Amino acid sequence: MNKLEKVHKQIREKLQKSQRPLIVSHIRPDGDAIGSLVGIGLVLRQAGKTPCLVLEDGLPAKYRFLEGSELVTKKPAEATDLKISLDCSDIRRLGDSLSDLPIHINIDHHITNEQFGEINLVLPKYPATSAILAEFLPLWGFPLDKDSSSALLMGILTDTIGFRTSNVTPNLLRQVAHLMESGAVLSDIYTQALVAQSFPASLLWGLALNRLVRENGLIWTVITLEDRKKAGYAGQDDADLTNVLSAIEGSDVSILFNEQNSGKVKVSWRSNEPYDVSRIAQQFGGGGHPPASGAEIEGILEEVEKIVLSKTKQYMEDLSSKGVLKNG
Ligand SMILES: [Mn+2]
Repeated sequence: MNKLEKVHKQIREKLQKSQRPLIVSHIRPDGDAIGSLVGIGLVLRQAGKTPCLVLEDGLPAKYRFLEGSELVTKKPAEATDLKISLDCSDIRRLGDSLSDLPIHINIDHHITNEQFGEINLVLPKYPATSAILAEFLPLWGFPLDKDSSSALLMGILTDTIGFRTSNVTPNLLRQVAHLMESGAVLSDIYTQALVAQSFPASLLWGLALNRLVRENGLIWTVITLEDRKKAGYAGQDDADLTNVLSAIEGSDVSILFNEQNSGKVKVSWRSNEPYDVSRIAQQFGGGGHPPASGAEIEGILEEVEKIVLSKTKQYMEDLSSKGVLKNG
């Protein structure tokens, strides 16, 4: 039995044995964190278990359409017998109340995953943690139904921005076909998770896009606390503006600075090949994937903006002077 087969066998045994698993994912949860969490939660319930699904930040309103999302709480139940982390590369990103060891099973697709679990299933080739679960839950003995398939499909759709990222493979699309055969309705989930925007989110986009800057192949803008108030936007997240920036022509690298209440700034990078923005994010204690990474940086907005822009420009110049770029 090779190492990966052993990992699968261990996960299968632990999942089968557990009665009250605690399943957690990262702060400021995205669609993949929520989709993978709800997806595995529903199949374990189907198998007669009582899973406890916890996000320290709770469930953002825009994901409430998902059947099973009502199971997500902000605090763990008293007694649980197995702790599973999903879609989280760094244990501290689970949040203060959830990042205590041991994590028995760590399932993730981030290349920067720190392997903090007793068992680690980290598969960076998969475009979403939900895609890992879609493939392996049935093989571990937990079949998917309509609602669990819908949750996992949502995770895949959001992490691939609607199948737009370069890591979308024929194999992934076959997996998606299976999810549809199990009852997931692609058109509905696509609209709810990726297209629909609330009115306050649209106002927030307007405020931030109004100060969009472009310098060579770098595009950036800022969401301030003041913007959030003006727009009436309740979340601390970016209302998906990061993905809007990455769609603008001529943006080899885009950055969104998102001012937080805590005296920190959440920075999100997106890039096209050959830029690997996870390298920049790691310099600031963050992480992610080559085309999409983030970091949370302590400091006032203007200072964070200055240093991040300088490091990012430096990285882009270094790459171009190495002759890596076709036209560089
Ligand atoms: Mn993910």
